[in-house]
Amino acid sequence: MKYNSKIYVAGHRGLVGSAILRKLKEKGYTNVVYRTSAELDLRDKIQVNQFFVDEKPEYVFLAAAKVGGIIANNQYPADFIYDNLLIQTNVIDAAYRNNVAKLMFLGSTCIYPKLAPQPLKEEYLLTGLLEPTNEPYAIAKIAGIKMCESYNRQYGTKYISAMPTNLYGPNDNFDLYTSHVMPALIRKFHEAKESNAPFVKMWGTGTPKREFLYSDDLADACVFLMNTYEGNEIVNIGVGEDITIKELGEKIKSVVGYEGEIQFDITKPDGTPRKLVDVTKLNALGWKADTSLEAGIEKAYKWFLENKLTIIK
Ligand code: GFB
Repeated sequence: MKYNSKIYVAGHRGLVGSAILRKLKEKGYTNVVYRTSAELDLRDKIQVNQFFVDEKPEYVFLAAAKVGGIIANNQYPADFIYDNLLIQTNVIDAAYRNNVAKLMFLGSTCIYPKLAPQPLKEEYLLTGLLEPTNEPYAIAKIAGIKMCESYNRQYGTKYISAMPTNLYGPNDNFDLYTSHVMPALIRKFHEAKESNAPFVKMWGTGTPKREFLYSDDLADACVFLMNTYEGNEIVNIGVGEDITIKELGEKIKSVVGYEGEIQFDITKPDGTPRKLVDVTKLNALGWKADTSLEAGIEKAYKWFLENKLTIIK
């Protein structure tokens, strides 16, 4: 990408898109375009095509998606498959029709089989059954990967797909029902500290393991890949280390400074037992994450404290 190339960030208000936008600005890219969902409904093919005709972006980061934590995925499977299929199909096809030079599609590590060997190598895609709580979302993301591959094969486009591990950072969703574990626990421990509550309830058994990548690191990897990687094969983005959900709870508890107890609500699902990504390929390309989990939790908690009045309704 040149510093004056026209770059479209789809989903610029979300956790991932907002981090990519900050990163592009920080690195000196001056011609970035974006639209809110009220201005441009990415599920509407006609609106999306018109946007591409009018703006003619040269590069596209496709970070717009319907996302959520384990309960949201389980509760609203129709929305997760419908919205994601439409958003990605419309954007990828409009990119082709309007001669976009390069597009990056962002997936998720839930595309890998539930019981795949760990760490998850890129070649494990489509080698087994998916985790049932997020199968519709994962199927939509797999369709996006295959759509990029297919357009590359048939039309010679340059669309790349990156699979980030569990993410956290500014502009995350802090809703206690639909969010991912990291923002949910930051909020729960903070509110328990404020109200002197004797315990915090975490979901599931606390034994599943997850890997967490700070969104600014993810954005750095995305810009790096857009500038250096060309290939049909997906690329994992992660840190290469994971911890149990119980250990995560203890770390957040300590950053927040909460002194009560942790309890587990085992009526809530655990989800996949582990999904640690193999980052050999990304490291070999020349990129490594540099925010430690402790430093990332501190930054995310600081952002929550500064923004809680506007994000919690
Ligand atoms: O982050 P999370 O909702 O999603 O949950 P997944 C991760 C683990 O944290 C699960 C536990 O074992 C949860 O039971 N957990 C403990 C909690 N306390 C809480 C809590 O208060 N809130 C939440 N949300 N979880 C999602 C997928 O899977 O991850 C998506 O459903 C996507 O498709 C995304 O892949 C990255 O990591 O299980």
